[in-house]
Amino acid sequence: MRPILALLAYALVAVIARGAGLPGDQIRGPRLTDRDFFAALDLTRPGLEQVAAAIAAGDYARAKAELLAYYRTRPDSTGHGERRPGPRNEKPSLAALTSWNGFAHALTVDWTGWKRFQLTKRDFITVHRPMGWDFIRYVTFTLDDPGQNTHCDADLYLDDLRLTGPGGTVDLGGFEEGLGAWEGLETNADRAHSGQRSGRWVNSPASRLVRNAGLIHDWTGYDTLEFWMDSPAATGARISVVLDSEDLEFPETAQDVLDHRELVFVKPDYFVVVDKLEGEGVHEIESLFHLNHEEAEIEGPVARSVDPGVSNVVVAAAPVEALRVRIAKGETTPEVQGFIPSERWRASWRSPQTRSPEHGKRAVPTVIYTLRTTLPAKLVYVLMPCPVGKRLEVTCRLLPVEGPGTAVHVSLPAGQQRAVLIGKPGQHVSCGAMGTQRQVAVFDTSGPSPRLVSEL
Ligand SMILES: [Ca+2]
Repeated sequence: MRPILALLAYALVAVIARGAGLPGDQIRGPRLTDRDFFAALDLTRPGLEQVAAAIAAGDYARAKAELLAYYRTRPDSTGHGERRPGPRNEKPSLAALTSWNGFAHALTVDWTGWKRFQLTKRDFITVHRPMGWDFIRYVTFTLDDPGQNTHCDADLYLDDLRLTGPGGTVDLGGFEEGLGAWEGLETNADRAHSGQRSGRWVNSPASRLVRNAGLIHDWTGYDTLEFWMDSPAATGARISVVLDSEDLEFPETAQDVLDHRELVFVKPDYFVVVDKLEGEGVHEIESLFHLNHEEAEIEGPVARSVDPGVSNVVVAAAPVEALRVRIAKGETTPEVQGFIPSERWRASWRSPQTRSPEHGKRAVPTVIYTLRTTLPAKLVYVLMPCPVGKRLEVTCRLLPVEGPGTAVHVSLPAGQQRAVLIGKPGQHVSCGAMGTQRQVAVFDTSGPSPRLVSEL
């Protein structure tokens, strides 16, 4: 049997080789032709438009390339071991026009020479859920379906882009002084609608995208986007003018965090600050305490001002795993941090001759607590003033509670121990043997059993 099978296999190879090698020959044998292969696909599926277009044009080489591109970039991939470039969660490119939010207007290059466009907001369709006209991140010109537009490999030219409306006129590009914030264009002096230069969109099918992210973001005061576009031929190319209105700078998750701060003054000594952060997922929490002093230092989760000859303050955070603390003073990069307003300005004890700076603000030590954690989370601090010449040792920690509310253990100077229970009137808060239905209850826990000191 084996020799016969080998012979059959050999014959098959020969037929295929002959069929493929001689164009025009009748192709025989069990061979899947390009035509059969593409006929087996449902080319009406979304995303396969380029493939279908290539086949309609009889260009199977391009159809294969488009199909490969489709498999590499399709947003609805379900995996199954396939490898795709780039991170999975990256923002879909403009090629996948299914998941961005904004406004769009389509135009067809059916003219030659310069043509003026005056697109009002009503000329744009709303795509998904844009932030709104008060937040336009960028404007793009994109060529749709480059596969169907390969015949229009001519350059396009843009000039005199502007926004007009009750808010006045904003110049978005005349290209006399250069490109400004435009990407995907190059300045040229061959053609210009006004002045000497325009922005050339070189070989639009190849580059596909022209973008300006440096424009004014609030378009509420304007109602018309004006521009001139020059095309050397009426190519029939379809172009989308896209106004992206998606808030990427401020992720959706950050909008859903609520901070409830409770501030309890336990007379006559100290304050208890409770930050309850509500939300979902992992967030980076930052708590700042601006100290009206010159110098401060850190010891574990405790920060304190250390100015001589004046009263000072100590900030003690309840320790939490991964809680970081640092002191910023007069920082200007990466962001302005560690200043208090001008009316609080005064010369430092270190340099009493210093005059108030131009900006009037005074650099002060600012205690910054940072914690990356899963919400909900609770952070607790004790603030305590220290009389002149005294260095007071204070720490605190969270105690477990039953039901809603907060219990904080505070270790005061001279070995005094306190437990502060914080809740809502009429709602029971309990922590071990301690409990209260009032808003605040303070227990002395220095002895063998807790003793109620005061209730509010
Ligand atoms: Ca110009």
